[in-house]
Amino acid sequence: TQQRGVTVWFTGLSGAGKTTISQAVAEKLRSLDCKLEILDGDIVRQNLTKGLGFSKEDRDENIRRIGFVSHLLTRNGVIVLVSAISPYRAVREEVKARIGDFVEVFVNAPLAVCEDRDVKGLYKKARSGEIANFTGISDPYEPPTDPTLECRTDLESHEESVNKVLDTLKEMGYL
Ligand code: GGZ
Repeated sequence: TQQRGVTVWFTGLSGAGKTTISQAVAEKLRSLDCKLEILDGDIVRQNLTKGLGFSKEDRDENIRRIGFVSHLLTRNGVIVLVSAISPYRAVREEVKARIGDFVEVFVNAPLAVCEDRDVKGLYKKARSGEIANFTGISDPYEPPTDPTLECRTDLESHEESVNKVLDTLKEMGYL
C-alpha cells in the first residue's frame, strides 16, 4: 500500500532550529525508505519564491506558494518537510486547512536564545538596522495557539526534538 502523505510544517524564529531538526528527521525517514521532500525557506526563496521580500504581503505569498507545492506532494504520498518562519497565524491556518494531512511543529526558543546563537549574524544586522523587518526584532512573530507539537530547543536535546517529531508521525499513522 502507498505511503500516506503529510506535510510537517516547522514554524519559528530564525535560529530556533527548524532546518536542523527537519534535516535530521529527513535523514531518519530516508533510512526508512520513505518518499520525502524538503522545502526550506532559505532554498525556496532562491527558486520558487525568488524576488519576494519580507513585507507581510510577500511573506504570505511565500507561504502560500510553499503550501501549494506541499499540497501537490502530500496528496501524492510524499512526506513534505517545510521549514519557514511563517510568522503569520492566518496564512498558516489557511495552508493547514487546504492540505489536511498536516502536522504543525512549533520550533520554539526564546528570542534571546536565538539572538545569542546568531548563527548567520543576521540578528546583529537587524539590531543595527542593516536589515529591516527582521522577525522578532522589527517584525512580528505570531506563535501557534495549538500546534501539533512544540520543540523547546533551548530546553530539550536535539535528539529529543527529532524523536518527538518522529513519534508524532508514528502516532498519527504516517509512519
Ligand atoms: C526574517 C530573514 C529576513 C527578515 C533574511 N526576517 O534563519 P535564516 O535567515 O537562514 O532563515 C531566514 C530566512 C527567512 O525566510 P522564510 O522564507 O523562512 O521567511 S517567511 O516564512 O517569513 O517568509 C533568515 C533570512 O531568510 N532572512 N531577511 N527580514 N528572516
